[in-house]
Amino acid sequence: MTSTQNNPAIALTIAGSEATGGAGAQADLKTFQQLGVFGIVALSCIVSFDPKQNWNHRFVPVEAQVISDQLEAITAAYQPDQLDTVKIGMLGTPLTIATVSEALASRDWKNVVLDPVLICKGQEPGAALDTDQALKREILPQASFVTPNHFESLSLSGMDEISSVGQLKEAAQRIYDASGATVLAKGGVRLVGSEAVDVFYDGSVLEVLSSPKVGDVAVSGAGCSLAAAVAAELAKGASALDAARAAKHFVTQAIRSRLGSHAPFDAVWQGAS
Ligand code: PXL
Repeated sequence: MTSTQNNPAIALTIAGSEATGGAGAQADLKTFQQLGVFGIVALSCIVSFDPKQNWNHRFVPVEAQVISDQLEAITAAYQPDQLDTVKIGMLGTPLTIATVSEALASRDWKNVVLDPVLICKGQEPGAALDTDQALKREILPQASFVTPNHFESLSLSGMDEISSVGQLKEAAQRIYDASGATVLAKGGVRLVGSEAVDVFYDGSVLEVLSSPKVGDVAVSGAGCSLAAAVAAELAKGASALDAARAAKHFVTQAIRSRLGSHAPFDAVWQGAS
């Protein structure tokens, strides 16, 4: 390993490409870069929204062998003393999940940050039940940190309703109890009120992270960037709580600086902070 004075922390994201650049691997890499972390991608799938069909998802998985090949190259180049932090974004199929699960289990990671993407914006809930179940069964138990959004918190906690901060706290505790992973449960624009509230729980500390909402519409890439920022901060050696606080601050800035386009959603811009 060549060491230089300018030796950055390194983080890997296993994520999909979102062609318009707001979400997925593109958001992760921009976040890593902005936070001073050398970013690496293993691409799991390619999403190209369809402007002719109401911007619905077109989704193509990367072949399982090609996912394995990427991870083989990455983990051979960067041993655990250099690369100990991985962020997992959209995987998309049970076969991809099995492939990633096996690769994860084949070496020690200090930080496995899971953004448990169950469905993408625009997909029907329940459309991919086998994928959701595989993610819960094969990836969640390997996660050290998980960042569910409102829908994912309902699914992972088994609760029927999360409409208050108290219920979001209960969800975070239930997800921790079920997974053993530190939880940052995101209320986002889904809870009523003027604050965007997230709940952190690591088995002992329960903390509400709050910042004024920036509009009432979800911005593309916010969830990806939050989990990537958590991973970047952990890779640099931050504690889980400090990583969560820094990530919340970073994403709030990125939402404030969001970029509009001819797509019907804005994209976060990480470059302004
Ligand atoms: O925001 C979730 C997400 C993650 N990864 C990819 C996506 C999306 C949503 O569009 O396309 C590749």
